[in-house]
Order: sequence, then structure tokens, then C-alpha cells
Amino acid sequence: MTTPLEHWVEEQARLTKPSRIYWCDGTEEEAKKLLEIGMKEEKINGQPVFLTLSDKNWPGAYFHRSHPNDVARTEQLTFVCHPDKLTAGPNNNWMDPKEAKEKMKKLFDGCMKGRTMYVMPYMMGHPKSPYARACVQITDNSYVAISMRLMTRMGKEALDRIGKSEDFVRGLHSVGDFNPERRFIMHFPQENLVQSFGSGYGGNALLGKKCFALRIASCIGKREGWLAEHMLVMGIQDPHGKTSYIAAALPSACGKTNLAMLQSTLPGYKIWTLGDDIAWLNVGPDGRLYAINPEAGFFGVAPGTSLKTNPNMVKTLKNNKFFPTLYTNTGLDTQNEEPWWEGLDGEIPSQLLDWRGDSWDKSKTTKCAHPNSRFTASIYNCPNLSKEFDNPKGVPIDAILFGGKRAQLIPLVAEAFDWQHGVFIGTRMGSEITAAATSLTVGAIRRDPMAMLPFCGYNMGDYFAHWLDIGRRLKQPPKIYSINWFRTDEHGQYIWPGFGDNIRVLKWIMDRVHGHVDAKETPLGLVPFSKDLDLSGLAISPEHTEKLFEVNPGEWTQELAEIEKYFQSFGSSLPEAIWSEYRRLADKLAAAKR
Ligand code: OXD
Ligand code: MN
Repeated sequence: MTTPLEHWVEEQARLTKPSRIYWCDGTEEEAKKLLEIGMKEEKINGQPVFLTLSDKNWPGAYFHRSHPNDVARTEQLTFVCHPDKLTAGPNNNWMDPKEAKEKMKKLFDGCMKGRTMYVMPYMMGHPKSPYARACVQITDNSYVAISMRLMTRMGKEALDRIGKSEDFVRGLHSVGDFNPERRFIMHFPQENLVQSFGSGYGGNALLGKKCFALRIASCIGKREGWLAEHMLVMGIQDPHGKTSYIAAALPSACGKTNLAMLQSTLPGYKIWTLGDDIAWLNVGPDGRLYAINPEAGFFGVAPGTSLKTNPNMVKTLKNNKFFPTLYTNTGLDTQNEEPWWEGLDGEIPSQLLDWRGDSWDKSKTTKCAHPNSRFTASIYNCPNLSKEFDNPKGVPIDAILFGGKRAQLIPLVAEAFDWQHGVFIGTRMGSEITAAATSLTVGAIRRDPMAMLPFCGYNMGDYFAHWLDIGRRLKQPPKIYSINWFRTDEHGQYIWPGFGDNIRVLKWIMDRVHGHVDAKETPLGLVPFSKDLDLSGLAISPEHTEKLFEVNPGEWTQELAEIEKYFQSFGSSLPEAIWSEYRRLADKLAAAKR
């Protein structure tokens, strides 16, 4: 008797017509075999999929250059396919499922001729967790297969969990011919199915990540009463040894990975990392909010990563306990056979190729590493991995942080008055656009509620209502904060030092959570009294400290208008409670102006 899984795989093979079908077991031996294949047999743009790097400084490292037209998520080619357009909402590109299936069938037809089809059973979440999900992805690319080994828990446990059941999330992927005209990332939330064609870029091709763990999972979460969020998860241990947990949402390439792995500059504090990109949040049996990180690896932005900005990540990259580590579209030091990127420690190497493979030196006006170049590494290589990472129950969340990159307007930190106000803070978030997605203007501000704009698989108006509902079910809701490390001074320089010094803000948040300090009310929320924010040893002038917390009602006129216009785009889907918070803010700012 064929199982539903075998049946599905046979069906996909009939459509895509591969020369071979290979079932992945997720082992290290297999990864080595696939790397060999990627170095010797498979090609991208005429080049091998992988190059070996020297083991001396970067053990287990392999280099990958993607097709030059395929370096970031393609939001304009990403669709939610639900029969009802309003369910997908104005925040998603929409296509009727039937039309999408027809389109994709033509693309997938025979696309794996002469290639190997890799079948990857994997878990999102710990196999023993009640919150975890079993999935299967098919791909025709060794880079994708090895990346999935690093980013998920792949192999036997997932197969066992699926067994004879129909209940697994399906993902069909082919890199096709990397033609952007024939590139689509289609989500079918009613079927827990993703079809992705024409791209090998992580966010488009590792279907457990953005496609399932956020877009499809957000729809499942809506149906079942939980949240799939674009959030890091971390533990903060205080000098008494007590650890509290936070989840924080920041848009792509705004420092989530650095924050998740922060090395404290305040004595006695220690950070324990649980995740840097995705959190699934469930109401636990005790009425608290519990987080798991469904992933098992990091797919982080390389430029700017160094011993100064993120020492724990550099240690992770240099640890080869869990093999291998991949470098995608960074520069390449050909003399030492090492990856290189802007901001890495040490001298600029003398013999460099840029991310396209052209020779590069610092006289060039272009970047050596692509701004969205990435490393992929197992979370088990992280030196400060929380011992709770594999806890099937997850960790209880004490505080939720919503951040963005804003040169003005948003204070360093502000606490929401209550859950509803906190949800409103999430909904009104805006951020400067980064290089993590193509077709957007880097630097411009876009509204990005809860950092989920590109990842919420359904109408965001309904999503905001779902957040409000979750709050009503919590007996001990986490406090909610707005954070902004990126406020600039009169010369356009960042005022706040960021990185390890962000612990100072986290310490204040912990002090608030545990009721140790009071706070000052502003129209935007509660901010620290100056005595309660530890700035010892920092060279920030009193004027600049004031600027970090300044609420200038005059400057908010345009922001309020933009928020209002954005909210209106959701029509009647936007909950009345969010409008009432909006009016409350507008009234408070108007009163502060007088
Ligand atoms: C990511 C992203 O890769 O948000 O995490 O784009
Ligand atoms: Mn992300």
C-alpha cells in the first residue's frame, strides 16, 4: 500500500520527470555527498553550485554564488492563492488557486528532466513538541537540500511522524532556469501547500522558512488560535541567575540576528539565544504565551557581521560541530580561500573576487559582498544556545518588542499601556527598506506591521483582530514595547551605540517586567526615568539622550496621516479597537502640542 506521502511524491515526479529520485535522511554523510554533487555535477549560470573553502579559519565552510538575478526575496512574484481575494487581503498579491495551479503545472512540467529530485522530510519545531509540524519539500537543487538540512530538523523523525498520515505540509520547488520571467512563489493556505519555481534564494526556495513557517503557518495559526511571527526569541539572564524570555519583531536585515545573539556590555547579564527569525507563539495551559523557534539554523546577513557587532555569530560560523556552513554571495578571498564581506574583522584581503566573481579592490565604488549576502549555519553551533532550545513546550514570554529602523520620531524604547495599545504599536510600525527584497527602494520608509508585511498569509486587518483575540485569552500577557536603535543626530549619525549596549534597554525592560522601576508617561507609551536607564560608560551627551526619547508632536502630523491612510487600505477589516487606539494617540499628540 502506498502511503499518502509516497503517493504525493510519485505525483510530483510524474509532473516534473526527474532522472532520479533521492530521499534525504538529513545525515552528515549525505550532506558531504550532496556537496560533492554540487561541486562536480550541478551548475548555476555555468558555475559549480559549491566551491570548497579552506578549513583553516572557517571549518566546514562552502561557498555558493547564486544566479546574479536571484539574490533576494521577490515579493512582487509571491502570491497567496485563496478563492476569496479579501481573505488574502490588500497586503498580499493574490491569484485564484485554479489559475495559479494551471500556471505552475506548465512551469513544473518536465522541469527536472536530467536532474535529481531530492525529497526532504523535515520538522518545523522539535519532533516531540505539540506545536511542531511535519513537512516535506521536493527540490532539484543541492544548495537548497543542504540549506534545508541546516535550517530544519530533517530526516527520520519527520518521516516517522508523517507515517501513513495525510497531515504534512507540502512544498514543491524547482530552480527551473532561474529566469525571473518564469519565477513564482505560490502559497495555497487551504491545502498547506507551497509551489516555488525559478529561484534558489533562501527566502524563496527554503520552503520551511518564510513560505511555510510564516505565510502558511500564520493561516493555520489563525484557524487554530496561535501566532506565527517574524520574531527572534532570547533569554536574558540577570546577575541573580534568573532568566526571562523575550520575543522581538524587526523587519528583514534590521539586526534581529545581532540582537538575538547579543553579548552583554553590562556585567552579570547573559543572553541565551533561541532563534533569530521566526517564533510560533501559543497560549500555554497556564495561560501564558509560549514561544518555540520552528527553525534549527541561521540564514543571516553577512555584511556587518564581526567580532565587534556579533561575536557569538562569528563563533558560531567558526564552530563545525554541525556540518557544514554555507556562504552565499559574499566576496571571496582567493589567496586564502575564505569568505569575505564588508565589516568583517581584520585587513581587507589583497586578492578578492566580488559576489559576481569579478576581481575587486577597495578602489571600486561597488560592494564586494552583495548587501544581502548570507551565511547559513546550524543553531547547534551557537555558543550561547539556550538549553531550552529543544524544550518541546517552548519558553514563556515576558515581553514582546516591536522595532524598526527610524531615523526620527520613534523613541529608543517605550512601553505599551496595555495589550491593546501594544498591538496598535505593532500595527503602526514603519521601517526603512533594506536589501532583503528586490524591487523595493532601499532606504524609503514603508509601513511594516509587526515586521510581517511580506509574511502574513492572510488579510492583515484580520491578523490584527487575531492578535487582539490572543490577548483576551492570556492570563498573564507579556508587556509590549516599541524599540528603535536607529535614531540619528543633527549630522545623520546614529545616537545609540547599539549591539552589545542594547542590553541596557533590555535591562530596563526586565526591570519593568518584574516591577522594579516606575516609568514616565508620553503620548507614545511609558519611557524610562533617566535614573533607571544604565548609561554608565557611554559617551552620549545629555542633549542626545533627550533626543533618543523626544516626542515631537509637530513631526508626527505626517506620520499620523500615513498611518491613517495605511489603516484605511484595510477597509472594514481593520478592527475598531485599532482605530480607537489611533484616535487616542492623535488626541494625546494634539494635547501635547498645546
Ligand atoms: C530573512 C528575511 O531572510 O527576513 O530572514 O528576509
Ligand atoms: Mn526574516
